[in-house]
Amino acid sequence: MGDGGTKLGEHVREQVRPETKEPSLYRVILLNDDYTTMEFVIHVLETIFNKTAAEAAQIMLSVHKKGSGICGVFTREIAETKLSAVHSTARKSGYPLKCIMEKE
Ligand code: TYC
Repeated sequence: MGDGGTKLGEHVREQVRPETKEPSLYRVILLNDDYTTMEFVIHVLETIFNKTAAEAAQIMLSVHKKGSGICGVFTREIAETKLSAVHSTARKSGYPLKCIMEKE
C-alpha cells in the first residue's frame, strides 16, 4: 500500500494517548521607560490587549512603579503579533515603548 494505510487482515492499534499537545503559552510583558506617556501606554493596553480603561490604568501604573508587568498570556504566534503591534504603533508615535515575551 505504501500510503500508511492497512492491508486487509492487519490489526490497527487503538490510540490510547492523543498525539496532539496543548500549545505552549507565553507571557507578554510591558517594560517601563522614561519617555512614553502614560496616556499612550493606556491606549496600547486598551486597543492591543483589550483591557478596560480601569484595567489599563492599573497595569500602566504597576509597570511605571515596578519596571515591568504582564499584559496577557497567549500562544506563541499571538504573543509575537502583539509584540509587533506594540512596537509598530509606538515607533509610529515616536515612543521607545518595549515589550517582551517569556515562556510560561
Ligand atoms: N514611565 C512613563 C512615564 O512616567 C510611563 C510608562 C508606563 C511608560 C509604563 C512605559 O510601559 C510603560 N511617562
